[in-house]
Amino acid sequence: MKRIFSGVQPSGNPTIGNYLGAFKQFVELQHDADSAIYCVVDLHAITVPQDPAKLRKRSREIAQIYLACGVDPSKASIFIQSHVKEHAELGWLLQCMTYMGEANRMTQYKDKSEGKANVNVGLFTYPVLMAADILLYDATHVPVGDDQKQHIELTRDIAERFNNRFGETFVIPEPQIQEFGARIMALDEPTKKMSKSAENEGSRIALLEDPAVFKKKIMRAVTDTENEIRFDEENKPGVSNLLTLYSLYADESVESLVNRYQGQGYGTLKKDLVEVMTDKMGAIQKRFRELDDQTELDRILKQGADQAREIAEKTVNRVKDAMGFVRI
Ligand code: AQP
Repeated sequence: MKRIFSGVQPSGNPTIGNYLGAFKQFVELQHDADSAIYCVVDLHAITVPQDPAKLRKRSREIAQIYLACGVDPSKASIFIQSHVKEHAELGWLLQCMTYMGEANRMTQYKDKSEGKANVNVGLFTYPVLMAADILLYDATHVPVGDDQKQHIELTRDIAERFNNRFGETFVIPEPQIQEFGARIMALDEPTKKMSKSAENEGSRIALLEDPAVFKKKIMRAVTDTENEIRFDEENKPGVSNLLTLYSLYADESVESLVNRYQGQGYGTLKKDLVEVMTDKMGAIQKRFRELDDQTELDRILKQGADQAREIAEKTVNRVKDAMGFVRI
């Protein structure tokens, strides 16, 4: 049985990186799998400070974006993580199965805590809660961007350790990472990944952003002084990032784009890229506006949480039985 699980944090406005690395895959995979479960991981979002009103608004918005991108609630369950309390419960049980050294090696923790005076414990244990999210549903495949690969490896290690110690309990999940487009880079610093919570707004393009706003960002995107259109991620990260975006949005190979733009300046490439993106993003934005019915959205979220809870309760009982907890 192929079961997909993935989630997105309501920690900012989702970017085109989140779309190309995650949402887009979610839609394709829901047709391909026996079941698919997509979560709005609000418990993860509070590992960094969140404004309560914004968190509430964004949690619903992420669900609405799932739908606008094409996730079909008759094929996939969509729900909010905090609505299924088993995530927190299994998270704790798995914390007691994870070594400090393992958690310490997580590069996302290092990046997000770097230079910060007060980092909360939740940011450190975040990958263990993510392991719980995945293992609760016996997920076989987890579609994510490249930045989450290390967390999936940790999930597999924890699950294998648990199975070895307590007997077969968890399904060992596989990361599902695209070969191309799994790491969209920041526009201002193309050696870093684009992030929805990065400080500089100019570094990212929000999925729901107005074309006039993202046009300026693309036109200002950092490139290099060569003025030669060539795909070379190491030496020309800015131009390579623009070519990646163009290729994914226009569904045209990088090779064909490089040939087509030979001898032309970066300005032309950028201008044409804006056009292609305006078209594709416009369709999602239109759909997002059409779906703005909060009662219907809440119905879908409740249905999704009920479906998720049914599986999650069984898993937690199985885990607690294996570990030796009393059941009455
Ligand atoms: N730049 C990216 N390129 C491709 N995929 C990406 N993803 C994130 N950034 C890129 C993928 O999007 C999914 C949702 O991510 P998340 O919300 O769980 O958190 P994240 O990975 O930490 O993404 P952000 O945008 O950087 O959020 P913040 O700023 O809150 O930390 C994941 O599958 C991720 O791989």
